[in-house]
Amino acid sequence: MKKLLFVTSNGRKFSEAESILKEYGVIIEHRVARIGEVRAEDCETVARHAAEEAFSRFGKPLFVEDSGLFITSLGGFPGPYSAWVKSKLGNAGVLRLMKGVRDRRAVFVGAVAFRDGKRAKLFVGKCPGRIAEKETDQGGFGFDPIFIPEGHSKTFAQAPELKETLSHRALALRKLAFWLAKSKRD
Ligand code: ITT
Repeated sequence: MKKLLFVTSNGRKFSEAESILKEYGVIIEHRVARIGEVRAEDCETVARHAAEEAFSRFGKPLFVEDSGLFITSLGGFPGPYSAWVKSKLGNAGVLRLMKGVRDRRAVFVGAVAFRDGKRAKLFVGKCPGRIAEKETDQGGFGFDPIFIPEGHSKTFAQAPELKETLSHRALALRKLAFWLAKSKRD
């Protein structure tokens, strides 16, 4: 397969994906586009629809990715509303909602939807962790400064090397890479 397009408006997502997929010999190209997100409770549905829309726009093999942070004590919020919450409340707002809350468990979910002329495939990655008490200063993007992956003490923002191995996106993209390799062999 020639270069695979990753359609996303988020340059940080693209850089992460580029570096992860390169290890598997999958070369990707960025198409900056804001694809309208359907209203849904889960990232999987949003990603599937976005892949269809992106394919009808670009007509080449591609993938999109939809992610969300699901906080247990908030009933899974912000979940599918993650982008909106990040832009309106920011990490400070999420920490305010979590003030005094002892159960700080959260899961990052990433759904990668692949689409070409014949096939539509979905790969999901989940990364359990917890919401930090305070936002860390530098590094990462989005909720990285307030998310600590399970079994660790640093946020994703402080530990990019952890993020590259453990994140929802890394897990979903590795599934995509394995599947691409397998379908090439078949
Ligand atoms: P797309 O164009 O690919 O949709 P986006 O930034 O709008 O880019 P999402 O809707 O998937 O992406 O992201 C939902 C929110 O979750 C958004 O605010 C992101 O900043 C945040 N987010 C996504 N992945 C993240 C990650 O790996 N670490 C921290 N925050 C993340």
